[in-house]
Amino acid sequence: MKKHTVFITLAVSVILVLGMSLLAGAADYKITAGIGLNDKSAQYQSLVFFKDLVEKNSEGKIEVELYHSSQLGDDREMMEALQMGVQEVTCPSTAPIAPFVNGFKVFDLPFLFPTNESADYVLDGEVGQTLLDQLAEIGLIGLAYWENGYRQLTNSAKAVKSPADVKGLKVRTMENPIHLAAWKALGANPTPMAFGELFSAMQQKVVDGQENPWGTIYLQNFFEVQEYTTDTGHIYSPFVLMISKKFWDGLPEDMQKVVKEAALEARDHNRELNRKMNAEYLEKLKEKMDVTILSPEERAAFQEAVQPVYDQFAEEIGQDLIQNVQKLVKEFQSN
Ligand code: TK8
Repeated sequence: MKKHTVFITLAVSVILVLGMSLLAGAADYKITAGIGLNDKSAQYQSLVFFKDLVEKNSEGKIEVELYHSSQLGDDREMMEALQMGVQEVTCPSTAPIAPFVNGFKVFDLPFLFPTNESADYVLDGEVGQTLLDQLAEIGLIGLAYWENGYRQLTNSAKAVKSPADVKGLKVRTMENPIHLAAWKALGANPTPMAFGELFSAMQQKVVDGQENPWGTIYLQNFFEVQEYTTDTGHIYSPFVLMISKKFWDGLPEDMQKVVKEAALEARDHNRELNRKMNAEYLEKLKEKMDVTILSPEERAAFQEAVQPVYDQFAEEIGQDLIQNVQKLVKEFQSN
């Protein structure tokens, strides 16, 4: 009798497992998403939020697989992978996009956005959408602006309180002509470099410093190879959550709607989380690094020193676009 019972129990559990896997069914579509930051970042946690929404709201028709820490390549390489259709989603800063779509350079102008909310107002409005739409011309679909945040200078050489302190510092920048020009205007010796190479470059003193938001500085352990940091806040960096146009065009409309709505809901989650984490990690960095907090007058000196890049790039970016963004910022700040 006992053997008989064991056999039936075994047979029933095998049928159950098989049945469940058939019910679950293989997804019709698979999204491979990669970023450069690690899995502790607000960006990655927002991708998990995005993944959960897409898989739930597509009722399993779309599966999302996540990669972090430049496992699939650096920002530029992952954008090229989307253009080729061998990766579906990535989320670079606008800076490495600018060489592909010129108008994005406007967001690299130093001290353009006085507050996070003024950035949201411009990015989520007509100016931001027009730029996202232009990505389609190069095989990318811009889904939403997420947030990298205000960039802060770190270095291994000295405390920086004024532009004079920046003179001669080898500063890594993103691969973008305006970032290079701004650091040259400050007297630094800037080097463009992919994010994935940055930690070892600082460790080996190939560069003296870099600039990124507080969350990145803390969560990528930059404090282990950088002694000094200054709250320059010189540029507000947006991220763009983007999807391969080749893949997007193959999605049915209802699935496109699921992905787009998830990107926007995850955007709001991302901004809230990123702002909380950036504030939290500045406090933690005060226990790890020599942190210089600039006075309004000291920050004004940096702003004045980099002002020439506005004229230097006005023609390349478009004076109208620059003035339109500045007008929108003034409009928002006066409300
Ligand atoms: C991560 C980068 C990073 C950016 C940079 O892939 O390159 O410094 O700020 O967040 O996109």
